[in-house]
Amino acid sequence: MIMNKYLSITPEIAEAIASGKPVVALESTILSHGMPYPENVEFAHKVEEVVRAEGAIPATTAIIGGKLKVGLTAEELEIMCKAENVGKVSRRDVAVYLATGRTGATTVATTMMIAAMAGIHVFATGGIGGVHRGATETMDISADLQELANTQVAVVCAGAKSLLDIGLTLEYLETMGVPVLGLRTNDFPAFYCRKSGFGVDYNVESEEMAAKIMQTKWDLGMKGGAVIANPIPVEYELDFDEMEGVIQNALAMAKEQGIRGKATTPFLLSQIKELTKGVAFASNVQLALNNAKAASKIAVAMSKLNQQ
Ligand code: PSU
Ligand code: MN
Repeated sequence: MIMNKYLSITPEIAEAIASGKPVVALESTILSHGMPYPENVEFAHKVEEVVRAEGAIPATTAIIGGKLKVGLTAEELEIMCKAENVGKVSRRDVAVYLATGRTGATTVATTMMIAAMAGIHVFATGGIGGVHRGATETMDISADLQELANTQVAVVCAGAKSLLDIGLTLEYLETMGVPVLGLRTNDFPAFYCRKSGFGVDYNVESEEMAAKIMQTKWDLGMKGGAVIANPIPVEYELDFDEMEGVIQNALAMAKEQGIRGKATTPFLLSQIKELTKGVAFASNVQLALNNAKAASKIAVAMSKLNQQ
């Protein structure tokens, strides 16, 4: 744990961390820039309920009023969901947002950063950022991948959206020494789809084993986390070819409008949202809840390992 004066942890979460109880970090970019208002408010509460139902404590992170918030009140969740003047904060933006008092939604990279500072090592999200299609020209590679290489947090996700170049994303993770573990699957999932055409490094049969692998990595003093890839439940899976069409459309629009840099991911997400008229949103909610459940089980198992 790296305590600093910018961390503002709710008493419940602080107590849980201090006594080794399971805590699961949750990000806010998925709320502010990944889902429509007010549906995201319902999701924000629901995902916290799922974590609690598994016996863990939810810790949604954000940057508000010059503080790195770990655990948000209902009012703060509302602010993040309304997303008026709420920026998207990756690692490079953190100090600026803190110093100037801006409100920022945390990406996978910053949620990992803040979680590790607070002493939380399990995090549930929807999909990670990665190497964008065309990155050999644009060099657009999410800071999420560097964070996975450096920060000790296990990130439970439904893989990555295929708006990214999933093959290059996996190559990058290999180079950076980040294990990609499939939770009861051999396939690296593509968010809405259970298969991406690429495999995972290891198929892990249980949340307990995932916890043991993470604990072992950290017992060795190795920096960095892992991608724990948890496929969307079958009943909510969308058709791969249909999604590919939607993604191609969104990519073409981004190109047409000259969208670049940090605007790229939110732009593509909002286009996908438009093009799929809510069907994809329902799947997005379900896969994120499913990840919260798995992450909570991992946090519970990790907490038990540490008490032995
Ligand atoms: N992918 C999604 N949904 C999301 C994101 C990615 O399917 O909400 C968000 C996450 O917060 C992720 C961030 O960390 O976008 C990556 O942005 P960038 O590519 O600019 O690093
Ligand atoms: Mn980028």
